[in-house]
Amino acid sequence: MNKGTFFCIDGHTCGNPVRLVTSGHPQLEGATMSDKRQHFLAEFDWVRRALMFEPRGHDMMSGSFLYPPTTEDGDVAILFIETSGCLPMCGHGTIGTVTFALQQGLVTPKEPGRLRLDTPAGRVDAYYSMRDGRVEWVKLFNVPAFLAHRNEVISVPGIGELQVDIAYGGNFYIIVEPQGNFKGTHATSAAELLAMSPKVRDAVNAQIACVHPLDPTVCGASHVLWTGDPKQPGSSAANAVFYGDKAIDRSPCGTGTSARMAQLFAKGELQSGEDFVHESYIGSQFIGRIEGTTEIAGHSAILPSIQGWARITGHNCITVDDDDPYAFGFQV
Ligand code: PYC
Repeated sequence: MNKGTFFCIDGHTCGNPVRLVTSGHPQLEGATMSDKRQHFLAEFDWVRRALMFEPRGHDMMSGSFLYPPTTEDGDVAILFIETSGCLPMCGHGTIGTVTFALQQGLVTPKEPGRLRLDTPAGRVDAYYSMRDGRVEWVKLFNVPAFLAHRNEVISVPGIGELQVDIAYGGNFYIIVEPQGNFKGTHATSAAELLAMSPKVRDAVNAQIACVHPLDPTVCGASHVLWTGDPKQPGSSAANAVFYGDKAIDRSPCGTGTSARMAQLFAKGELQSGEDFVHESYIGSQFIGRIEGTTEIAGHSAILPSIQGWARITGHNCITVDDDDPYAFGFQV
């Protein structure tokens, strides 16, 4: 029996996949995108697993659905799906979703050049440049980002002691800088990063509580951001961001870049108004910037922006039929 047919626009943002699902949306209840995210997770997670996991997706797969806005002045709302779950916010996902939706005429901005987005993490404003029907770049003004825990020393089985910071940029990031038990991203193979990351994440979540002060459904350190020296001209820093069970972000990671800027700002290493060009594991770049500062429930926070680009690679009509033993995906 056919469980669903999903038309998708497939593409990537600076190398990391974005699958924008344009039909087959589940009807979601709730006044906010955070409420709708909870409804999706409770009742429709099979859609995410079918579209993100093998054989229809892969370890890095990431995507989104568009919904009507949940605020009066919003243009459109986004629900993010990924191999790891439903992220409260996703930067590369937003840049791809905005690019594909504008190029395919799926959204009409109230104000040309700007889309007001309702996301589970809150309001994100996306500015863009469009020429000859193509979006050249998207600059998103992300939710406030802050350093939640600084200089925490954790003991990780098989690795030893690591000093980490934990910062929020739309998701909670464990930030690991080079030190005795970690030599930096370019001196560590992808296989080693993939083996070390889940251990670090488990150790942090066993010892340190990460809960967003304004939305307790946003909780847990989900991503590990390993840092290192950049290789590309113009880059301020490089990273390798681990997510899900086996993914290293091919883009510089928008929410990770926001978290990293919040960490550097809190430590006096990046100033408001300064550009921060962040380089991904494959060498692609986002331009980050601290646009201002604010306060979130007693935490001093930054207002980050992230600029990047995306391309469409094709159109895909995905069917999920329960006579297929792998209809709802698998992970190895
Ligand atoms: O760009 O925010 C991001 C992101 C999160 C997970 C993968 N990419």
